[in-house]
Amino acid sequence: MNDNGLLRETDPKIAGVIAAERDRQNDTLELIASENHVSGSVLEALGTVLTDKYAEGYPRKRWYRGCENVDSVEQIAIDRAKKLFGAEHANVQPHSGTSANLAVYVAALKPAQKIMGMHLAHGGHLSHGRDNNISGTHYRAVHYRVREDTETLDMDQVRDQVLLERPDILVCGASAYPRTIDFEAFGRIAREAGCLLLSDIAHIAGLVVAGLHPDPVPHSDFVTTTNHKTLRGPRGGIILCKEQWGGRIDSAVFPGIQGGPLMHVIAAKAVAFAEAMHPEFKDYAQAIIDNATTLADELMARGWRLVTGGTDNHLMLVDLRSRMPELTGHQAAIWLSDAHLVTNKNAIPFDPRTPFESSGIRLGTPAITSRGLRTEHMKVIAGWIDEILSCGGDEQKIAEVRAAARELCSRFPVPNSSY
Ligand code: DSN
Repeated sequence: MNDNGLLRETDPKIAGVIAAERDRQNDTLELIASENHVSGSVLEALGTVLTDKYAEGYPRKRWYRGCENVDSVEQIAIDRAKKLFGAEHANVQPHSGTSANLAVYVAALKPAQKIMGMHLAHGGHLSHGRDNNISGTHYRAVHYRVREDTETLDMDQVRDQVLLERPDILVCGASAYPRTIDFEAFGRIAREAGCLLLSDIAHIAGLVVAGLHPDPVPHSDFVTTTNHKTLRGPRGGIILCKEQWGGRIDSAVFPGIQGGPLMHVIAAKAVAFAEAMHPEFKDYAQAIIDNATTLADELMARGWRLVTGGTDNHLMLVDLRSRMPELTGHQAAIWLSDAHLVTNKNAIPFDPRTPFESSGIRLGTPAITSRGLRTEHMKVIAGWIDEILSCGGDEQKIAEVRAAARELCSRFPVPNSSY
């Protein structure tokens, strides 16, 4: 909600930290591929009295009285999610993408059945069977990988691996993969192997609903996504599935793995779904891709190798060894954030370094596109990234780029900067 001064009076410590974070976001270019800036309307829905209401269960099937208004909110969110994604059934209660994936496993599998997902080190996600996540400790997890020569998924190789492993559920989708995912091929492979298919579109959901990435819904038994990446909604997840799975998915979310839903977040999800149905959202999603393509081209023109040689979507992975063999992703991300270019270190496929050090950085354009930056700005930002990565930590250079980045930020405030 709008700052009306109450929190500053009652809890100045927390109010001060929130204000500092608002200023940090305004004053830095957010290049983390999984982050975005929500609209003022989404933010307003989050800060409402809906947070006070317990609503275990589902619309018109609650354990508590007084749910008539939150029933309306959740039903609107469900209806909008189904319409936006063209899905038969939607559950809008998962607190995160990882919770959404876990609910699918709980609904579809018995403990110790087999999950097969993309290897984390090749772009997959913790919740796709990593051995330190419940998906890898309560289920038997195996992984497919990208090809070493192209760093892309070769669907013939994936098919061979799936037919060899015969998982109970095949998981596709990624958190660090810059290329188009062939959901149709994954669907064909899952049917041939006699297993279920979960498509996790957390990163690319905004591109999918804009029609700028192939649609997983017709090919998948389950589709999960977070709401807060390219979709530009509040933090949290949703599950989409065929009607036949609806009851089991709902029971897996509640009472299976969660308690009361976060009704203020569900209201904000509904607001974001309506925003994503607006024709302007397609222009936004196209601008994300145009920006990513330009940023990638400009970096490659300066001699930086990108994993797979470019990008089809909103993100790219820079292989730092291509120009600075000694530079780790860990160090590069620190210098860049000192220059107000915020990124994350990222392993690249077949990375000889530890994940903590890593040889790459991941860059994404959803958030900088939300604040209105376009391809002409990507050329400038690529130059700054190049200067920082090449400067060996030179403080003068970092200060120069920081001043220039701050000046650009001041001309393009984040959409919700008055909150
Ligand atoms: N942490 C998210 C990301 O950065 O891609 C995935 O959950």
